[in-house]
Amino acid sequence: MNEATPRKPFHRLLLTGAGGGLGTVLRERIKPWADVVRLSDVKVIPPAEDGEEVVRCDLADRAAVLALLEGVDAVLHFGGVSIEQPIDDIVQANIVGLHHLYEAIHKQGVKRVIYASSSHVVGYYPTTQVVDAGAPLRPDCIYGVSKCFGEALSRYYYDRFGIETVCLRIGSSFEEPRNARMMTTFLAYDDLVELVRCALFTPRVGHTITFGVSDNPTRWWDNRLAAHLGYEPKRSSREFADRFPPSGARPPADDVTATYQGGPFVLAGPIYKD
Ligand code: 15L
Repeated sequence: MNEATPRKPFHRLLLTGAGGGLGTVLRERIKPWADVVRLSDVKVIPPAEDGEEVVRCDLADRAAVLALLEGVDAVLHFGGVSIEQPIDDIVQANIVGLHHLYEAIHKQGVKRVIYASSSHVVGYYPTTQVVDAGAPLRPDCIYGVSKCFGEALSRYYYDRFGIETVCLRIGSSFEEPRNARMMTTFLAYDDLVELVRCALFTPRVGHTITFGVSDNPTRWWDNRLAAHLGYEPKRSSREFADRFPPSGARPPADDVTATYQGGPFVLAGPIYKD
């Protein structure tokens, strides 16, 4: 095929964190969007199939990241640390590594990034409050703080260089909710893919922040500020209502994992190696 005439909407998409939970889901579903999907991860992942390239890459390796971005049209950044971990690991992957990524994005002329942020940037809001993308950040752990950095860094690259980013404040994206909290935070895989599709294909997004959540019966997040993405979730934690029915019982007043939206993450950090 002639390199200059792509058959699909994008010639080459880069998916980082391709071996992770959500990376694996996206790897299966995004092929129709690009002639070539470049898959990267710090660890070994299953070999490239038709229409794929696999590049093993540590985001902390600046030169490797610059090469990783060569020939890429848009980035789905799902790499880095995705839970509370020792601070040094978070800093290398989510701070230094993310800066390498945006530097390479700029140098290689990439125009759009879909950034896997997290609801943990606002996890210290109480579960009685509904927040939107304009609410001041209230991270619930160091991992959440690093995601705040990602939102700020991507904003800077938009204001400075016009690189568009959609920050997805992902709730809990699994096959199904795993606990009562996830009845509110659940993002079904089908809705994750639809949200990424909206973020990638909406003509102009500037710097947009949106919450990645399905159409669940209880809500902590208001997505009206990202209405231009046209994301309409089709799935709901209602499908799993029998797993975690509302008991009516109030948690003890001193149970902070029930008081705050971040749940157990509020007690998870900081973690030190020594
Ligand atoms: C996250 O940000 C994590 O990446 C994910 O593993 C889940 O634990 C999720 O938050 C959650 O809040 O359930």
